[in-house]
Amino acid sequence: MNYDAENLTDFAQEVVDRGDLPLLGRDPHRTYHLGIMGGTFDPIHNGHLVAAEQAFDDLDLDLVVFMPAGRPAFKQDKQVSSGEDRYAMTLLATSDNPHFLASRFEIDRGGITYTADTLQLLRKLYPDNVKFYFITGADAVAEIMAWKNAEKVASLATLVAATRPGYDLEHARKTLKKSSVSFDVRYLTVPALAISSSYLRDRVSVGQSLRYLTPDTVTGYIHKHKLYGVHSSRYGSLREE
Ligand code: DND
Repeated sequence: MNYDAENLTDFAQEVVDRGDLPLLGRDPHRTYHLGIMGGTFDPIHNGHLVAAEQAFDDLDLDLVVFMPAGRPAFKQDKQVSSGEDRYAMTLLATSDNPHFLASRFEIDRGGITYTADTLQLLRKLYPDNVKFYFITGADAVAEIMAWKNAEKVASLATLVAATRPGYDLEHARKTLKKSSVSFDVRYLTVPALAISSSYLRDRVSVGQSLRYLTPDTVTGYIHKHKLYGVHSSRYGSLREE
């Protein structure tokens, strides 16, 4: 597989033209390792960033692409911030790290964004010497058999399962062992960051600080765009009260 336009769907071609994804794989004599950090990122926080950085180091990845989900599969019954807001926060949080990128790949795709579809489209985009590493929390890995086309996910990417505080890795290991699908999984022990997006949203809604939980640029965006019921105008206001 190469970058021949005939191999790409119209959507994927547009993505390449826009420069939304890194052009990896040009040297046929080497293997490239592309990390994909998928998430709802509502909002993105330091737990996500630390897990991705640890994956980058431990697995010798070339880059990590953060991919906010357009319409997340498991959150259809929940209220989720707009894709544009979640993408903007992801862009702000990753912009100072030279090996992190934020991508609109899932945001701009219509319909529910299933990981198997994303990986399949990426496989069409990249030559075979680019290997995919889908970075996810160990808790998500334990649920992976409930994902759409889990066997396709298994065939297209190595799973990188990052521990979350209080999470027993044995549970994820046992669940995957019992399944009929064979996953290539790398387990990562990341520094214990007991942070979650819902914890951040709850803090914002009662006027508590997000300092050291997410980059200050993300906090600024939350305040300026009045997300999560923010009721302080410490960061200025774009609109009249
Ligand atoms: P979340 O909604 O859990 O994202 O989605 C994670 C990924 O799984 C997304 O790419 C989804 O599209 C995909 N997914 C989920 C369900 C079904 C399907 C696909 C399907 O195709 O059928 P969050 O924003 O909540 O979190 C992002 C990642 O970061 C997660 O893997 C989460 O476990 C992890 N994480 C932490 N890791 C380490 N320390 C912390 C963390 N907090 C969240 N403190």
